[in-house]
Amino acid sequence: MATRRFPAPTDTPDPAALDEFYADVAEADLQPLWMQEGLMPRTPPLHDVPFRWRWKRLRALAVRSGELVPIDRGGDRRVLAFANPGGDGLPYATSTLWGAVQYLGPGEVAPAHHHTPGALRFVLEGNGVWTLVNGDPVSMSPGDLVLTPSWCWHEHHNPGSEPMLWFDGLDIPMVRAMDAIFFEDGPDRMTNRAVDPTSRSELRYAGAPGLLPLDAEAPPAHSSLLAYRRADTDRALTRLLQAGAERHAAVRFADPTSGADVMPTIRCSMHRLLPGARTPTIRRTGSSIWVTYSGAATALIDGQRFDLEPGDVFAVPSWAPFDLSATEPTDLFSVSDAPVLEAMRLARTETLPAQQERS
Ligand code: 1HN
Repeated sequence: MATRRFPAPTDTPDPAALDEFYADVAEADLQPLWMQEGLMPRTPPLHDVPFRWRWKRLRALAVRSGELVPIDRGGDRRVLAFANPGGDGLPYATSTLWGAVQYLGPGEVAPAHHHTPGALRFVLEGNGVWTLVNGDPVSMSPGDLVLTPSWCWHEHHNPGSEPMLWFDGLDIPMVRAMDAIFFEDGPDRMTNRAVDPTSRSELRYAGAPGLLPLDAEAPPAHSSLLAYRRADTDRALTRLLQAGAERHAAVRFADPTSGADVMPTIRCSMHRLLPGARTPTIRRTGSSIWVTYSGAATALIDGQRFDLEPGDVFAVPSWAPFDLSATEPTDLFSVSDAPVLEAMRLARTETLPAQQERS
């Protein structure tokens, strides 16, 4: 935090005593409020920067990591984290969210562990991988959202012949800010059991829309359903457009037993824009990471223009004016910290006049 000189040496009867006072205050591990600038900005300053990571480059580097870096205990995961250039060199996509691309090669297993930060995967490429979440084998295919919530054991298996690449979203910066990170290794067994294509969580909680098992457990701290399939997301978006949504449809991934967000810290949503769509320019408190799944679109963030191709990822900082437009049918996946801002009564949204691209 910036400090200033106050009062000016000319405005104080005894400048030497003032200097001595400040030295003593610092020595006592104290800081005067009146010396701090920027503690209470009128509106949230842009801290992270609007930023885009291009899939072509991401993919090439992830493939190289697969050739050069084994997954062993210690690293556990072959993950390239999105480091926002505004974020003081930290491996965080935004001030509250971790985003990354993960690569799991054919025949590889990423060993079991659990941690208090909650995690999710949005699959971009490959087939045949499955993740064991608290003993429930969950298969993974492109466009699927798979959850590994806080403190759930998880390990990833790729018994197939092609690599898989996926987007990882985690709440690490938030859990870190509260000094609540715990981590434990799981057992080192390399199970390679055959996987049922349908996890137990889906058998119980995705049988049919609106129908829950009569003995559904009380809602846990995260969604009872651990996998949201591309075909279901696609159908939900198609139907919203049929129901009259105009060129932009969006769904929120919810716990079927409660309607709550998938995790206490993270909201996931999927957006579909049809050609010619432009969303209103809005800004909101809290940040988000977006993954382009298909199509071609443009994000305008605080006047900066980012053209998007499939696989491109971008970060939207808190309170940055943001809108999307599309020239082709486009699907975008998004993670945000909205549940936390809402729980803390800090959520604010403002609709602005359509922003212009800054040259
Ligand atoms: C982790 O456990 C996974 O399980 C992915 O796939 C990304 C980033 C930081 C810390 C743990 C995973 C992670 C991670």
